[in-house]
Amino acid sequence: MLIAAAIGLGSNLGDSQTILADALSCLAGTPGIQVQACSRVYRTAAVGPPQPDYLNQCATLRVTLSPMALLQTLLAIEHRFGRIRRERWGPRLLDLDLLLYGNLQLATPDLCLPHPRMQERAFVLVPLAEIAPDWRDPHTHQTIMALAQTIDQTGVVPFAPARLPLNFVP
Ligand code: PH2
Ligand code: MG
Ligand code: MG
Repeated sequence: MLIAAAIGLGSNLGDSQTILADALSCLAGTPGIQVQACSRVYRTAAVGPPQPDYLNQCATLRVTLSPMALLQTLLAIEHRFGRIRRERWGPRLLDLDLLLYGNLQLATPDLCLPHPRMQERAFVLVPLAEIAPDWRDPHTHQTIMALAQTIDQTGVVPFAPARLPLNFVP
C-alpha cells in the first residue's frame, strides 16, 4: 500500500542548492519511495543560534516503507551527504525531517509525528502549503494552508523554482 508522507529539506553549508537537488534524486532512486511533488526552494533566515541563512524545500512522497524505515532512509541520506551532528539546531549540510506520514500520530523517543515543531516554522509551512495545501494536520485538524496563514512569513523568500521530481508519475 502506498502511504503519503511529507518531508522538509534544509541546508546552510556547502552548495546548498545542489545538495537539496541531489538529496531529492537520491530519495527518488530509493526502492519504496516515489517523490510526488517538490516545492520551490526558499531562502530562509536561520531559526536558532546565529548561523547563515538556509535553503529550505518540502517534498511529498508516496511510500511503502514504515515510518521508522523511512526515517532510517532519511538519516542514511543525511550521512551520505556528510552531515555531522554538532550543536542542536546548528549549521548543517543536509537536514531531512519527516513531517507527516498519512494522518499518523506517533510519539516515540526516536520519532514524533507530525513533526513537533512544524506548526511554528514558516520555513516548513510555506513550502509545504505549496504542494499540500489541503493536507490536515492530524493534531489540530487544520489544513497546512490555514496553518501557514497564521504564522509570520517574513524571512522566507522564494529562491529557485520547483522542478518535477525525477520519478514523477502523473
Ligand atoms: N533547521 C533547524 C534550525 N533552524 N532555520 C531555518 N531557517 N531552516 C531550517 O531548516 C532550520 C533552522 C534545525 O533543524
Ligand atoms: Mg530540521
Ligand atoms: Mg532533522
